[in-house]
Amino acid sequence: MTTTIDPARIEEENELRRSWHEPDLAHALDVVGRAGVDGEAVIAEVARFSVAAPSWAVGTGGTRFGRFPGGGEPRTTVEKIDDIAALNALTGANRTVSLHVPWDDPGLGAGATELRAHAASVGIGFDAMNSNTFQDNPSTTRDGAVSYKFGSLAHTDPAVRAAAVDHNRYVVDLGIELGSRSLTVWLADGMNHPGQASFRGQFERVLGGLQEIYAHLPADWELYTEHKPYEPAFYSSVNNDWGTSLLLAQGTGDRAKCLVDLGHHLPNTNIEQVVSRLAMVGRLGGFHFNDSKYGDDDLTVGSIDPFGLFLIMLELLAAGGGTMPDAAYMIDESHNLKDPLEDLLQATDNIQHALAQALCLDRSALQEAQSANDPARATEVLHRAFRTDVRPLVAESRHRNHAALDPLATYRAVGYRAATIAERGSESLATGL
Ligand code: LRH
Ligand code: MN
Repeated sequence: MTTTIDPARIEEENELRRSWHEPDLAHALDVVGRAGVDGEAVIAEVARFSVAAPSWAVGTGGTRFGRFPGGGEPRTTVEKIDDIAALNALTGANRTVSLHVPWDDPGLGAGATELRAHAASVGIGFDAMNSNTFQDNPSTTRDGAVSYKFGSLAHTDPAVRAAAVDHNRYVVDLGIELGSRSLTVWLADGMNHPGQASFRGQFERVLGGLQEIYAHLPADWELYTEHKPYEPAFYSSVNNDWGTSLLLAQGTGDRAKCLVDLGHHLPNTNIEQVVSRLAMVGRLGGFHFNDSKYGDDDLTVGSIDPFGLFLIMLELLAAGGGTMPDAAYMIDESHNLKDPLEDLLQATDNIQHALAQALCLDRSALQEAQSANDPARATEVLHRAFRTDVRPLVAESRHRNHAALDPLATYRAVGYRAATIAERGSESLATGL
């Protein structure tokens, strides 16, 4: 039995809020209109936008110090997709799932066909596939014949590298059967100790491996390289920053691009500038949205630095000529304290708000201030957009997608978690990180 959210229940909850939503919306449209912004265009662009939900984040994550799961969490990939369908019913903006193999592996043939059919039946498509050569799993290590302890594509042993390339080819084959069109390769490969390996040697081996994987891609697929400065390698990571990621993508092929995980930057890195650079050279492939205060904390996107997220959205709209450029937008978070679905609801809401605020920017006024070297005026223009109350516009964009005006309150009102606890039990299995 699939636990779902009845659209009629969502409409009932929206009805309860219509009496104040409509005047709020009229006021918001008036306010942005007086600032020269087409509020209807903002609503339409937010309604068009969708961000993939990660299959590994619909369960409780945890840290090495502990994991405190809530009940009713998904036990299978099918149940993860059911939860993402529930999420999408409430937001209208999580229309795809990003799978992580082998945490999710229906198998080629009938398994993949069944999973694709189930996902389609609940309105969910498949976004970028994620491979995993950062853990030793029997299905990725030729039943333990090799180990990724000292790396995978960067490993000095050709047998280990071959196994890693094979795993990635398998993930592509699975993705083809599921209707995905891209592969994200994040590598834990690196060093913990100075002198442990050759920087150049590791880089060249990884590049060679990516080229082999790329050769296996269908012509309409893209490959994303995901950089990260440290963890689990604590002296150096092979793909440590956007520069290295760009070199790897350019060396791999035209359809190889860079994926920017917001948490994969050293403190005070200007991430919006990284986005601008990668977009400028046509190598901005995708995003893993999250937020962090210190390291790769995988917290709710926009929860620590909403202005930073707004600035990133401005660079994306600049790259897209006023609308969001085609890219693989995904959330990549790990939930330790909140109900995973409530966290994903808030994450999607924060992204929608940052996008709506960025769409309220008076682009020509900013260009004028920039040409006039008038930083104070430029700041005023930015803050006017960032301080615009876009909540009614975002709520309306969801409403136009037949989703919830207030997703979190509606999620609680319809009792989805109680229903999954009744169906799945209060215990929950670790289903990923
Ligand atoms: C690595 C990462 C990567 C995923 C993993 C779940 O930190 O961001 O994108 O494979 O998290
Ligand atoms: Mn990531």
